[in-house]
Amino acid sequence: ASALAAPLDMSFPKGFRWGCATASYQIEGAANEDGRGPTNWDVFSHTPGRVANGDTGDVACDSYHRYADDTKLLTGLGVKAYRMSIAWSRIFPEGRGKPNQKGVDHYNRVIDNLLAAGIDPYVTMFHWDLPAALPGGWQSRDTAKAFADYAGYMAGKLSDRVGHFMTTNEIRCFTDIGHQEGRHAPGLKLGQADVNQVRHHGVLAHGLGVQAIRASARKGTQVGLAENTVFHVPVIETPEHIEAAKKATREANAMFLTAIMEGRYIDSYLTAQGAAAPKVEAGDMAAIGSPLDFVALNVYAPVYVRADASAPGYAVIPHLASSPRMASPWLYVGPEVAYWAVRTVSELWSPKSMYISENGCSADDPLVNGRVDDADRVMFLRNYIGQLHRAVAEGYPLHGYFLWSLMDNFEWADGYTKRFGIHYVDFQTGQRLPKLSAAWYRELVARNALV
Ligand code: GBH
Repeated sequence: ASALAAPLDMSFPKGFRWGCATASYQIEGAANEDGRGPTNWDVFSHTPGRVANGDTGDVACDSYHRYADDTKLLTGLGVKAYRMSIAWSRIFPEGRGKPNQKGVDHYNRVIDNLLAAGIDPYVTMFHWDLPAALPGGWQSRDTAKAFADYAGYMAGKLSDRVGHFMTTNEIRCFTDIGHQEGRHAPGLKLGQADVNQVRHHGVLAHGLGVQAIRASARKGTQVGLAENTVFHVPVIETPEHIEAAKKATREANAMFLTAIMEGRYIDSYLTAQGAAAPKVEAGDMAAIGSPLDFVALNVYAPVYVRADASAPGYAVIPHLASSPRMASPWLYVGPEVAYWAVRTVSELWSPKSMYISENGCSADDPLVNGRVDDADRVMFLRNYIGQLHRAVAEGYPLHGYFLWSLMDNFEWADGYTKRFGIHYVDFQTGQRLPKLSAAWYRELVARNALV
């Protein structure tokens, strides 16, 4: 063999955590069982015209009953980690007040089942299903406090067995998409000042949640959050474009991850918002900036940026009709975003540890002769994970990866029309079937190397 035949080492560090992710409302179903209180997404999905086909999460993947099957899917992949979320309204049906023991019992069963299979649960406290009984929802500051009380209570119940908690999932989505764009629950289109206040309550909930979890969890419990920061990718990888993209990422996320990592709202945000800037009470920013044990990133579509001579020093390049996309119109393919997400967060804020809390894609997934050969999803994952390998090889502290998603599920406003799973779900029968991408992921996990 010639020297040129030496293959690139595509292995990941020993102990790198491979996993899959899901979220309560998207998989559980059992919407009216065991004392679960209604959520904003129950209300929204039952409002005609809000979700594709009038789909709801009433049944979803029926994981409330089939959680042991889900564990088997995970063991079939050989993964040792599972990112799941807790439905707040199963624990506090009205968002606060008296806890519902049946809800706690359910998650005890789920977690014990995972642990018995050698799988570590990574638990998200809030993945968008807000108890409907909370007055004013995220428009009310009290909701941030109610969240912290709930998160602290749950951490106290679970931290003997759960080592990693994430407070919130994608603050931008449950604030902006729900309250400004109106495409997610509660479906509002508020003015800018009100939206900024909702965002503030979102980051405040995270910060108070961190404090509450630390106060009640076992010592050594790792606390972080899962953010889908808008990641800007330097379209040309030279220092001036790299600097431009970094500045763009910091500024575009000023009201979310930047505020959380820096414990303040940066000047460019406050200046741009002027009189619409959020009302901040004493102590809020310190809570929001509570130190984290890890930062987890949900990585999907890139935003390309170039350096530009005019202020602010960068220009965002709009997506083109010819840019490649997956089955969701928003899901532009740009694998480098995975590398730049990790590198940019690391350079800006030096977190001790990072995870990819979600990455994956929708695909057509034709079911033919009992098989789903989703070669396009394999292509997507191989390229994104390849860029994560690059980040790890350069020494950035990335410690794990959660593929979105373990199985097809309720894709929010798209209902069941978009499939993100590496297991196919028949929503009539509830049956799960591994896709080709599951077989591919199993090989990757077994080798701890890109295949
Ligand atoms: C994540 O959001 C969520 O955490 C997860 O629950 C979800 O299932 C997964 O991604 C896949 O979407 O159709 O133009 O209105 C990723 C961020 C925010 C991207 C909402 C899609 C809707 C765009 N998502 N957005 S549009």
